[in-house]
Amino acid sequence: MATILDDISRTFSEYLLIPRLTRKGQRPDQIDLSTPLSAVEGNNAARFSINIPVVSACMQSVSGTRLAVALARQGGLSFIYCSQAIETQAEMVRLVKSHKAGFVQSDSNTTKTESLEGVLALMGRTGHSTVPVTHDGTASGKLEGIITDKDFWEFEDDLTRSVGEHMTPIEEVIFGREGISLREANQLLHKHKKDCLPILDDKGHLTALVFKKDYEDHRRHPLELLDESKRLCVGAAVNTHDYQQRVPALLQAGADVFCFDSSDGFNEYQLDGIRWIREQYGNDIVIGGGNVVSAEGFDFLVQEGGADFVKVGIGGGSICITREQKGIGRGQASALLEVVKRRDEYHAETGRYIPICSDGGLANDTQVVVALAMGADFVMMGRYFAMTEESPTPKTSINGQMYKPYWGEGTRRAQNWQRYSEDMSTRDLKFEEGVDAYVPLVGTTAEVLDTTLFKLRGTMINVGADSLAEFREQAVLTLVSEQSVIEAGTSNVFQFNSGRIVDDNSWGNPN
Ligand code: MZP
Repeated sequence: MATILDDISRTFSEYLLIPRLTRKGQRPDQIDLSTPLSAVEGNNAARFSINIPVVSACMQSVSGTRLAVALARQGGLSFIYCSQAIETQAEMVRLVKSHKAGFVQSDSNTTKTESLEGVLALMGRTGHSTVPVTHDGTASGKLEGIITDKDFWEFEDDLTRSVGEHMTPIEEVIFGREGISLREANQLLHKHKKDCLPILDDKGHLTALVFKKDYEDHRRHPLELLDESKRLCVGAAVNTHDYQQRVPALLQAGADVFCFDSSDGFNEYQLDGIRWIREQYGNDIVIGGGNVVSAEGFDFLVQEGGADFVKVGIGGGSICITREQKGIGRGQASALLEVVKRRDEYHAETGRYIPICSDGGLANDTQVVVALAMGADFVMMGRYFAMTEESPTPKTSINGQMYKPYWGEGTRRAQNWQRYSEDMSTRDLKFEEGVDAYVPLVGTTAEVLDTTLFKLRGTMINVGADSLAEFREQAVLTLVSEQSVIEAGTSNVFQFNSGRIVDDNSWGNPN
C-alpha cells in the first residue's frame, strides 16, 4: 500500500515569524547577506559565495545576459538557461564575463537619415533617451553624432525631419578613447557635465558607452559579484542530455557555477551527470542538483552524487502546472523544511554543509524572508526577474499598462529550441507543464532588489540576526489560521483607490 504522510503540504503564506530580541545598535547597513553556493567542508571557507541570497531562474524569459549583468552587479547570480544550443549559451556566458563594469554596449542606435519619428519610437521601445548615431546604425559603426530626447520637442518639431538635422555632430561630441579606465571616463563625464560618454576606437568606431547614472549606481551598490580577475560572475544551467559537450564549452566561456535544470532531479540520469562532472573536474567545479522535495531526494544528490548545493521545489512556480498535469510535487514550505532538516542532520554527521536553494513559487517579499528563515541559503526566482527592465523579453503595452512576456521552461514555446538544434532529436511534447503568460513591468533589477533586501534586513533585525546563518538559527515560526490572515490585512478602515473609497471588506465581517 502507498505511504500517506501525516503532514499536509504547506506553503510559505501559512507561516509567520515571531520577533526575537533586537539588540541596540543593530543597523540594516551592517547586516551581512552573503551566503555560500558551494558545499562547505568543516571550518573552511566556501569555494563560491554570493553577496545577496538571490539567484535568477534558468529560464529563457528570465536569465539573459542583461539580467545576468544587472543581478551580478547587485551581488546575486543568474543561471543562463540551457534550453538553447550549446554555442549560444556559451556566447551568453562569454558576454557576461567580458562585460566591463561601467562600459556598456549601446543597444539603441540610429543613422543620420532616420526621421525624428523613428528615433522617438526607438526611445519608446528601449526606454533609452540617448541614442548614438553611427554610419550604419549599429553599435560598432563609425560615430557621427549623438541624439537625445533634449535635442527635439515631440510636439513642436516636425518629426519627419532627419536625425542628422537635430543631433549633436561628432565634432562637438565629448568622447573617450578605447583603453580609457572607468575612473578616467567618469572624470570626463564630471568635467564636461555630461550624462553619457561614447568610447571610440582609433578609427572612430563606437565600442561602448559610459553613463553617469551607472557610476552613481555603482557607488550605491558596492556588493558586485566579481571573480578573481574582477569580471562579473555568472552561472550556467545544464541538462542531462548533453552535459558532456555543454559543460566543457561553458567552462571555456568562463561560467563560474553550474546547476542541473530539471523539474525532478531525483533520477539516475542526473546522478550520472553529477558523477561525470566530478570525475572530469574534481572539486574545482561548483555543481548544484535538483529539484527535489524530500530528504531522500537530498541524500541521493548529495551522498551518492556529491552535489554542491540542492535546489528544492516542484510545482510551485508561478507558471508551473506540473502538479495539475502529473500529480507530483509538494507545498514549497513543507518541501523546504524537510530538506533543510535532513541537510542539518547531514551537516552534524559529516561536517559538510550543503547550501539549499528554495526554487520557485515566491509570490512576494515576505515569502522570500520566510524561505530564508526556514533554512534556505538562497532563493531562485523567475517571475520576480521577468518583471524587470533587464529581463530578455520585449516590453508590451496592454490597456495602457506595460507588461513583459513570461513563459515556463515546460511550455511548447521553450522546448521548441530543440527542433533547431543538431545536438538533440526532436522530442514529442505530449503535454505542457508550464504556461505562457505576461507579468507587469515593475522597474529595474536594482530597484526591486533594493526594496526586497531592505525588508529582509528589517526582519532580520526583528529576529536579532546579523547574518543569514544567525537568521535561520534564531528564527521561530508559527502556522497561521485563516482568521489571523484576515487580521493581518487592514481592518475596519476605508481606503482610497483611484479617488474612490474602497471598503476593505472586514468591517464587522471577517469574511
Ligand atoms: P517563479 O519564481 O516564477 O514562481 O518560479 C520559477 C521556477 O519555476 C523556476 O526556477 C523553475 O524551477 C520552475 N519552472 C520553470 N518552468 C516551469 C514550467 O514550465 C517551471 N513548468 O515549473
